[in-house]
Amino acid sequence: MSTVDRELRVGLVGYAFMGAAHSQAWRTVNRVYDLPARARMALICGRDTGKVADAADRLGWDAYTTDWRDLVTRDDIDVVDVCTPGDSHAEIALAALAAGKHVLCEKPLANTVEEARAMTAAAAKAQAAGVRSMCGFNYRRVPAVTMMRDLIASGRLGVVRHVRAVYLQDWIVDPQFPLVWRLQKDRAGSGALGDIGAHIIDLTQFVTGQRITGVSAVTETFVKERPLPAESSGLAASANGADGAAPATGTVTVDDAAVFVARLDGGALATYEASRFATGRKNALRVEINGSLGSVVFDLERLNELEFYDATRPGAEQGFSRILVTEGDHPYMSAWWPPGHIIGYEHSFTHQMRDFVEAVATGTDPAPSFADALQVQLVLDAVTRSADLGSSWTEVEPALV
Ligand code: SOE
Repeated sequence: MSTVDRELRVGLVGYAFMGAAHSQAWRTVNRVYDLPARARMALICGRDTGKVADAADRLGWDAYTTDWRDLVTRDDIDVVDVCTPGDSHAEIALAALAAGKHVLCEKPLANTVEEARAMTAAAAKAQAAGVRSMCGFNYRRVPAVTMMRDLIASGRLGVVRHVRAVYLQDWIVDPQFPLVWRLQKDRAGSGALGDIGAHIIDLTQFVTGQRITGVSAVTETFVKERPLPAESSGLAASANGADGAAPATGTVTVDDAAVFVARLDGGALATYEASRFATGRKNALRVEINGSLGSVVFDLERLNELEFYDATRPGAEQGFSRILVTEGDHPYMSAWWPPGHIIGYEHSFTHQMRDFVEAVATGTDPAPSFADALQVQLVLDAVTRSADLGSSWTEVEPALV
């Protein structure tokens, strides 16, 4: 059998926003990249028969099931892709690893450090038997972000002194927006912190190659009571009580915003802000890194660009320059369009599947590993503890010692 005939039969659990984003990537990855294995969209799983049947048809899956335990143990599934709310990541991923399936799990890896540790230990055990696992921090795969990492790793910024990261959204500013699962601690683990703060924690540790060693944090829940949802899907929802009756409400049990300062193990100082109350900011992730030899800036709203300041250039030529990251020799770009033809949000997921398929097919370990994601989970936990203790300085232990 030629290697390209090798098929990886994927089973996806979840079909909402992330399920759709991952489906798009599974559909596309082998049509764009030349890979040693072909992903087959074998099976999708969701609780509601009608909705999962519709999702299978709409998103391009061969079959559907309402039983994730069946999906993770079936002999005709090689890869399990977990796109459910955080409260089921650990259970599904652990069962899949135990059944010898390669696992891709959405971020944050889990709802607690304890779960993330169990998943990391199971992934390490399974790895010895050739089973691969990865966490879906998709923004690492935006070409400009990968290039940012490459610039820093090659020494172009010199010694990294500052990390400045924000991830801002505004989809729950309206106090009447319902209490969806992302606003419930038992389902999501935390609020803006884990949902979007996790991305900038991972992204900054990735691009700098440095680990966050301690934090001091504040968090806030601005709207503490919200109507219970009647219907919800992805980030859209409607409140109950639309028939004129006063809506039944429930308590928001997660943070709406988290702000913290941090130290990194290479000596850098960092600031982080994650909020769902930044009115007008829809999905605004921005990271600026300042080093002794230059600075680099990434802004997700202009994701095809990187701003670079090279302090080694002659004084008269200094200033931030805008690099359009669309050349064939930029990360991931050779398979897409001619130079200057930009890409979007969904491409980060296609790139994620590219790296995952390649790793599984070639028997190498993809990144971010579950251990990398545990490192993020340890930061989330430290931020929560620090905020609970009135911003007291809280150390973050290394995931692997
Ligand atoms: C919602 O805040 C969300 O969909 C996150 O869950 C994703 O991880 C992020 O990419 C976009 O926003």
